[in-house]
Amino acid sequence: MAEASRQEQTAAESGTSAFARPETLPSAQPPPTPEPLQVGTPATSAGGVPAVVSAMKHAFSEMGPVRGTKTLLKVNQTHGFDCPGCAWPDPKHRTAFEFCENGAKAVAEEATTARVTPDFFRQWSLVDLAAQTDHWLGKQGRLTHPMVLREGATHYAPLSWDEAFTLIAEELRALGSPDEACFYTSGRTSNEAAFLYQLFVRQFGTNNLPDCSNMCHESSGTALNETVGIGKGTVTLEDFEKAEVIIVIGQNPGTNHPRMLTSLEAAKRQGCRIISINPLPEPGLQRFKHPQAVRGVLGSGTPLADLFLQVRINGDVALLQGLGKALLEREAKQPGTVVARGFVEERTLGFEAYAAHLGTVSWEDVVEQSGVSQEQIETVAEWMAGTERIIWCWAMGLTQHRNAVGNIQELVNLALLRGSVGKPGAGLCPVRGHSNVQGDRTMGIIEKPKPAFLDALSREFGFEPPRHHGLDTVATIQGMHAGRVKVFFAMGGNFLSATPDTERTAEALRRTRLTVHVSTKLNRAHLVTGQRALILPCLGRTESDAQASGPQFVSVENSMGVVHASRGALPPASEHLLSEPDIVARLAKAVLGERSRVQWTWLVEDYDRIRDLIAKVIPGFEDFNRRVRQPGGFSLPNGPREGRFTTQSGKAHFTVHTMPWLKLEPGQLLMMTLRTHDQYNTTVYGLDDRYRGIRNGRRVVMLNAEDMKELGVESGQVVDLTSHFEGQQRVAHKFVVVPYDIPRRCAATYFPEANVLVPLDSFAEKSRTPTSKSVVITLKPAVDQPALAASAP
Ligand SMILES: Nc1nc2c(c(=O)[nH]1)N[C@H]1C(S)=C(S)[C@@H](COP(=O)(O)OP(=O)(O)OC[C@H]3O[C@@H](n4cnc5c(=O)[nH]c(N)nc54)[C@H](O)[C@@H]3O)O[C@H]1N2
Ligand SMILES: Nc1nc2c(c(=O)[nH]1)N[C@H]1C(S)=C(S)[C@@H](COP(=O)(O)OP(=O)(O)OC[C@H]3O[C@@H](n4cnc5c(=O)[nH]c(N)nc54)[C@H](O)[C@@H]3O)O[C@H]1N2
Ligand SMILES: [Mo]
Repeated sequence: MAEASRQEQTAAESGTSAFARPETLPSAQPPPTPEPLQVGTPATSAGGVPAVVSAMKHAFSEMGPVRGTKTLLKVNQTHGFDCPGCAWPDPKHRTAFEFCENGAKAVAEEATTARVTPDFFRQWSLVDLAAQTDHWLGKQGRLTHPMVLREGATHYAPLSWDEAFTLIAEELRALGSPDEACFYTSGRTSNEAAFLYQLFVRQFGTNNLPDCSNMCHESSGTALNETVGIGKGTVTLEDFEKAEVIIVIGQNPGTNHPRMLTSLEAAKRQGCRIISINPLPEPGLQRFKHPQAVRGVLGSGTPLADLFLQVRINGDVALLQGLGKALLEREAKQPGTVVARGFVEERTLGFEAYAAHLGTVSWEDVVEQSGVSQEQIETVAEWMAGTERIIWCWAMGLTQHRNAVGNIQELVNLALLRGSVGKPGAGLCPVRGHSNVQGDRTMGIIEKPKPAFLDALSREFGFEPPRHHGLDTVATIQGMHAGRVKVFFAMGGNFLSATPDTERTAEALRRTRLTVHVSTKLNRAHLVTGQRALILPCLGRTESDAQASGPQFVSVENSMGVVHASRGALPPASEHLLSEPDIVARLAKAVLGERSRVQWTWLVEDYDRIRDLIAKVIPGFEDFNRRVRQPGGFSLPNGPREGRFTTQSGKAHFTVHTMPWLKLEPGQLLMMTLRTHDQYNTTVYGLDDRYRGIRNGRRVVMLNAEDMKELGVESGQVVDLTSHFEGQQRVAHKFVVVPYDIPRRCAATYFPEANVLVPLDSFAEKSRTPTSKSVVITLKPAVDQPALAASAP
């Protein structure tokens, strides 16, 4: 649309005197923050008093002391709400404080008393909002009203819920095919909302259900499905009490799953050995001071990791093959002592090929490609050979590489070799991120549904669901970019900033006819829009949800397959909010009308009715309404945990992978994108990364001091980063160099500031997860060097 008419229309529509401004698009990237960055020494332990102080600071500044304390006391209690922080399970014996520092921040972020009202949107144009930092956007508070951005407008304006649903129905009905719409889900959506949402989308006629999993643990799901027959972990929390070796690889629990440290500490006190495999010596894994125990407050804390293997970024296949090799060499010396023969022969396939392949792998290659010494690898092998009670924990450090599925399958190989699956104190533990990401998948939020699931939907609801696979996250962006996808709907999340290739994704979103976000908080995805856009504000976890039959609760599934209730208690942030199930029901009625025989309104009047349907469609949910009311909930069936591999062959599979070979040109580095201690994905709580000793800034690139010398850059210098992929280049401006204990030729930056460098077409084989931890970059000094004084460490 021509620029002049855009502005005229806006001023008329919004009733404001929107002054004529040069037409610029709202920025897809946050502005450089006004550092000065402060760099100090990284912490030597996690938790302790600073964690309590930080939790209280965030809770009180967002909620005030009374509301803050009351709300935190309800986190993860049997009659309270599930912490929106992470998917780590709750222990059987809960304390009054069953939350952690970062859980408290997540709760405070949602339960804040600040509000984003129609008046706020009248004052702020999209361009002006987009010029603010993500931290600032989040701090403005909870969304209170449904808002619309009409075609050509510069500001959002309020509209009624009915108008909003009519508008979406109009756009969806105008499509040439249902496959021209995509329906994204982030992982906080409850089971009840997710089940209704996928049902609506499939009745509408598409499997285009991309989700945050596509960028997260998709590689784990793919790897585990192929090898053990279930896309989930096999351990329970009780297994942590019995384990003798726990390996934490590619995960930073001190920041991202702090309550896991309590389990590690307990295991450690029983004599368990803990091994950390990570390019960074993450303080959370070195030493832990339990913030809610006297010993944690007064003492020097419990040392956690017995051994730290400082692997090179994406050196894990090499390392794990080295470990397999070391185990087989021990077996050759003392036959029958290392390979779990009975288990391998009766319960697995493919061992011979795996062992033969390791025979061709040389120690030189293992050491060179992993960056870890043979001696250290042999120590781990020795410890592993001494027990079968071994647990493998991992997260994004393994899942976001081109060979991510291979990474995980290599650790499965080792677990099988030792017979460490489906036994007490042993197993596979992908540590999930979003608090209900696993439940959403169980409810059918997936672009590649299994035929049995579709058959069950068809039987129960009397319609023929689409059978062809839908688009995942990467394909959704590609589809929007190519003009094939015209409507984008998001149930939560921040699609613009969480996805790779920020500028390309922004272009893709701008080419659509309509973007819709069901959200609790303002974020950048609301600002980079299709021709029209909607923000639909919803209730959060912490809030009470009243429907026609009275107060409701929802359910979630944690990282270990336990389904339990979550009940909010705070009054809703605004009287105009709807619950997610209600939004889906109203949307379905508006879009499908007579086409759907589902009694949408009736279902939402009482969520027990939704759960009765889930019980009929999804195996493992029999008698759902009774069992979800048991304290602590119930566990879903898990074949491998119970000693049955649920692959087609009924056996677990060893797999063979070629060692990826890192090729870097002179001057190039391999970069990973990480979370700081002060963010939840794209939500920035604050500007500090306390454990890593980096404060008051996020545009940071951590480098090895030797590499800095070679590249001729200095501590505190401001550089531009260029990523290189298949001849394409992408640039991110103004990152401050911080020397850090990181392997040679490796670099680390923060997500989402560095997402602009992650190429859309660079994703993992099979799982199609963007390679956010394997980005090839070069650096050059920034053209104008702003006065950003970074204090030397
Ligand atoms: N407070 C807080 N909690 C969260 C989140 C949050 O943002 N904030 N996010 C949630 C979500 S959705 C998720 S998925 C999880 C994420 O939890 P994590 O996976 O712990 O998060 P990341 O910051 O991505 O950290 C990845 C870790 O892997 C290491 N790593 C990177 N590359 C490699 C590699 O090639 N090999 C190995 N061995 N290690 C590597 C990094 O050094 C880092 O320690 O946390 C969840 N919990
Ligand atoms: N470079 C890089 N990119 C990454 C990653 C990485 O490690 N590196 N990690 C990836 C991973 S693991 C993940 S999981 C994705 C995360 O991707 P997303 O899940 O899309 O992103 P979030 O930042 O978690 O979404 C935050 C927004 O969710 C909304 N929200 C919060 N609570 C609720 C709720 O209860 N209901 C609704 N409807 N909305 C709510 C708020 O508006 C908030 O602004 O990012 C991925 N992107
Ligand atoms: Mo995630």
